[in-house]
Amino acid sequence: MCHYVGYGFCLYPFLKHSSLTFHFNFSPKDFPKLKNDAFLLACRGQETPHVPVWCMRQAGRYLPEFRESRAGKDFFATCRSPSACCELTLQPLRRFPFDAAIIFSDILVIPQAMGMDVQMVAGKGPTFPEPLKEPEDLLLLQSKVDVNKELDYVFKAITLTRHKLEGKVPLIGFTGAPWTLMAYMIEGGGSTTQSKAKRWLYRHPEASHQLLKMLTDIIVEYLLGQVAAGAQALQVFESHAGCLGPAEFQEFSLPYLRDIARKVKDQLKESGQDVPMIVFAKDGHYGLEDLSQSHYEVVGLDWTIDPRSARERTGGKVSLQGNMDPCALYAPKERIYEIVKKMLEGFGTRGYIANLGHGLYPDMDPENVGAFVEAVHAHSRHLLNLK
Ligand code: 1CP
Repeated sequence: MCHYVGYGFCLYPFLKHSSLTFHFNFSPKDFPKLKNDAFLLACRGQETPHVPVWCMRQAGRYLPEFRESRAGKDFFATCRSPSACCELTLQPLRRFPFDAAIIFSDILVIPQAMGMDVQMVAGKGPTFPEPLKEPEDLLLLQSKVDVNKELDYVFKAITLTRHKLEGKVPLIGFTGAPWTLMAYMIEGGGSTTQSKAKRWLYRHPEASHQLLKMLTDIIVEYLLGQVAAGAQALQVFESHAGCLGPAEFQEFSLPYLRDIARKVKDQLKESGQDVPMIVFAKDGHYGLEDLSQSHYEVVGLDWTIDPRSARERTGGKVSLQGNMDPCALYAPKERIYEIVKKMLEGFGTRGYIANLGHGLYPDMDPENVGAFVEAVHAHSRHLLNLK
């Protein structure tokens, strides 16, 4: 018998939310049939008619329609509105033939669900007015979070968006990884050194593990809830891998990344489901071999790794995703085509999802994003036709 997922699929928690069925008149069960499965096939290393492509932060400020929709609205209030999240998720797909959508949300909804105040401050980014300072502060956190209650708005956004996508492309759900979330919760916002958070690793290793474990348990429930709501793939963002050294990564990041994938997959298996998972550990080259053996189907790469060496180091065990330098989008279109061509030739066309090595920046020209997508499709079709 199924346990959590049984709850998700046998008993249908979403039908309990009568507001969902009432407002949207949708049930998570009867989703439109998927028309373009290139992304899902590539996650599993299967043949595709072209190399699938999407961009991290494809729903973002570089789009004038995004800026217009978000104008004057609080960021996290937007995250809490399923219809706003749905609209922002769909915007880039109306412009570009991306092969996947990623739900508009943020990794910091988890610390909020644990009781922390997080605000998005204009010109500064996410800010925690009261970050964690000492291990005693862990007592102030909600350790057993009722994910279905606290993050219900994300699940509703996913269900609504999956319907509104009309099967055009698959929908990706996501989460921040434990170390990255821990770093925000201690730093209180963005940081280049993560020195306050790293201080915990060296000075309070036990409390650090306690917090990482707490986050891991919530993340597992959160990802399972996203799948129950309609997510067709899951990405785990370890955005702050780069400030850890290999030893700290082995101790404070990798075991939790592995635990998340194993637990999510075990639970899904019980209900006969299998959803591909992507791990993106930014600047974590030192961990590439380990990441390729961590139960994820796909390893995401930043632009500092050469495609051929990434293939060699991961030994064909996983599909790869990435990794054009986002700043290459400032180049003229012809140059973007040349860069994409090299990237595709380095990665090969099988078991590969084209993406940037990190998110799009707000000052990027949407036309060049279109040129990137088109170059991936055109050149990969050319390479596949040569076979
Ligand atoms: O209104 C705005 O434009 C604010 C900018 C913005 C956006 C568009 C933030 C603030 N978050 C988001 C959405 C978001 N965040 C998505 C949406 C889907 C998509 O990609 O289209 C996703 C996947 C995220 C994930 C996220 N949030 C990450 C992991 C990816 C990464 O960038 O490494 C991280 C680190 C965050 C925290 C965050 N949220 C926002 C900002 C500016 C930041 C980074 C802050 C910092 O560390 O300096």
